[in-house]
Amino acid sequence: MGVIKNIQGYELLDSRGNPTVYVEVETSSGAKGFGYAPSGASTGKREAVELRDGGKRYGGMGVLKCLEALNNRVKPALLGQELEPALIDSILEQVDGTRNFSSIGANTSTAVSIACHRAKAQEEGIELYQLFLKEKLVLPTPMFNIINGGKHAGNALAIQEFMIVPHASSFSEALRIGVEVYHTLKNLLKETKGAFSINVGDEGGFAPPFTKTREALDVLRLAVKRSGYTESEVMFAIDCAASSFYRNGFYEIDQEKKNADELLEYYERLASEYPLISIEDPFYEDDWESFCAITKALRKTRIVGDDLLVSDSSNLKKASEIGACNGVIVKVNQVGTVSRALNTVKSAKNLGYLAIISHRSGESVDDFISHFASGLSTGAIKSGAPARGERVCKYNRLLLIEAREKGALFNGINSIKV
Ligand code: 2PG
Ligand code: MG
Repeated sequence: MGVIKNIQGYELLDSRGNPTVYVEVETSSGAKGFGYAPSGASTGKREAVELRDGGKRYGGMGVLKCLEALNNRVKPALLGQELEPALIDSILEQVDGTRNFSSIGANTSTAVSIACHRAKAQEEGIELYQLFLKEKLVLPTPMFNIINGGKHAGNALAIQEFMIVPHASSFSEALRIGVEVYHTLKNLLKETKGAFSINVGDEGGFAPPFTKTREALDVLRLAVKRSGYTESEVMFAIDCAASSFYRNGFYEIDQEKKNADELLEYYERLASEYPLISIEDPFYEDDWESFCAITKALRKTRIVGDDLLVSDSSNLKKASEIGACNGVIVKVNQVGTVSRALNTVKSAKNLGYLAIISHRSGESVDDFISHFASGLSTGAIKSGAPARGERVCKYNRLLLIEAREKGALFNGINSIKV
């Protein structure tokens, strides 16, 4: 087995044109791996810390401090170490010395951790997803974010993501349906709202000048129908990212102010009017009580915690003890290492929570999440619209895994149904 011979970091750009950390690692046996750190816009306040330079350069978004930490602290600790990903992740924790990677930056640790997992797979002569594979492979059900709002778009939609979840017997079929509905929606928006409405947001979904949640859900409904599908073949999911429209005790949505009880009633109405299979972050990130209330009230809709749980297994444990949510978003950079994210997926499985592996709104061509979601058979993945290179590379990787793994299972909407 090889030991780590070299680690090199670079400041590259992400999909929003902000600097990001990119890391390459090489072992004495010649294995190589790379990893990019993604970056969120609607970040949870309990997430691991993303280190930025501040100052004038790149509007403060530079990552030279990360590279400095990589060269002066991480590299000396890792050179000569065995390429054992769990060991490397624990060394990253030790070198950092804080609970949330605020010293070397979770963007540094994430890129190193992903790069080492890739190199490990190469050293073993296997595909990256096979590194995580313990049981029969189930390809993840894709959740396509085709209308963008909130912090990801320049419109007045409070809700951040309007997703479609196709039912199909294979991943490639689900992808095809997603693409068809995406293009139908584009035509529909252009016809009814004009050419400006087909501009896209950060995750490749359209960002029409809507102000009300129902406008978005209604046009999705029309797009599904016009594409020739029924509402049990293509269901909807939303990520409210409600922390971003919560101000002074009220939620500012649809040009109204609602308190938590009124918002819960509103979600109940939406769930009865539309085929809403999943709701992510319906309340702001400290309102555990309302998360419990909605999980109890909406028995047929999956309630997913993202900013609430920040991919952290101890938050997940708390959620299960009090009855908050039945799904969790898992993003490696919210916790800073692949091992921690892996631990969260395992806890989710043990506690009966659906783990949805997710991209960030600031992305790169790194397709790590596709390997992670399929190798671990988590059941679901969010990678934005089926458009724009940094989103599509994840879906394309899943197509290639499907082609390679002939007997792979796919459960479509059943993976997400409560
Ligand atoms: C989310 C993510 C990804 P961001 O809230 O789920 O869709 O957005 O990366 O901006 O936190
Ligand atoms: Mg979210």
